[in-house]
Amino acid sequence: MRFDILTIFPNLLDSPLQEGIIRRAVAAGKISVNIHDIREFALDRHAMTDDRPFGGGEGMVMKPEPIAGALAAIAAEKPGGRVVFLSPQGGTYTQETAERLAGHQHLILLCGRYEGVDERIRANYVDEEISIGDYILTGGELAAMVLVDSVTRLLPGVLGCNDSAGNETFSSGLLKNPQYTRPREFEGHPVPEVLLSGDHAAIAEWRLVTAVRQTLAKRPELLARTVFSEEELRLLKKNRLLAAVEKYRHTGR
Ligand code: 9D3
Repeated sequence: MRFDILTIFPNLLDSPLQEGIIRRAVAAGKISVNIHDIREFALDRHAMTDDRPFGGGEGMVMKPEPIAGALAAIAAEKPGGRVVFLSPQGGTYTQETAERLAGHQHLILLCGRYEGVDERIRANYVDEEISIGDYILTGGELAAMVLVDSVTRLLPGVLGCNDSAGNETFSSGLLKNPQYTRPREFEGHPVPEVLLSGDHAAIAEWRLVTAVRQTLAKRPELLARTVFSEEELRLLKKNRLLAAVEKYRHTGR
């Protein structure tokens, strides 16, 4: 997978790509990330990338020519990349979006700043507009990093089998059960006895029950999409959780 990222703050993107799983994915050739400074494609001698909005009003708008120039330079190297504009006006990013984008070979991420980009860029060059959630950032750069991170970990061979896909919060539709490691007692609080018992069936039951309790307490709306097996439903009933879960099964989203 190739990522090209267009930004007026290229330095903002350096360090997140140089650590951990993303760094290893780059080193292993699973992904390449090319950062492009939009300012280098500015036409005027002051290298202006923004200007005042026609019609008046607050703030500044990103000029179209430098962005079109950067996109043309990328297309000359490799045509046909999917252009994603990170913007508060986009559809909300979810795990489903990440899975769909992971099916592309070449993503071009345009990071907005100021009040947005000139509409002629959005209308004629952008394939898809994405927001990462309902809160206000100062620009699209951190959103682009969220996208690179979440898409990269889905690519074949990027994760070890240990923490690989499947049985994750947003795949199974449940929050994860609580986790404990050594010491067996910490600040007077012991690890639940069942986890030390070696009884694998009892441990599996505890994990399901605590996961469902956490989901009911923190993210009950996730239960609307959770698929339980017959055995899981039996365990929920045994632990008197079925009624609480059923309440969310066919309501909300
Ligand atoms: C105060 C300015 N706002 C007036 C309604 C508009 C505005 C413009 C630009 C708000 C934020 C931004 C910068 N944000 C992004 O470029 C952005 C973003 C976000 O703010 N939230 C969630 N996802 C994204 S993706 C890009």
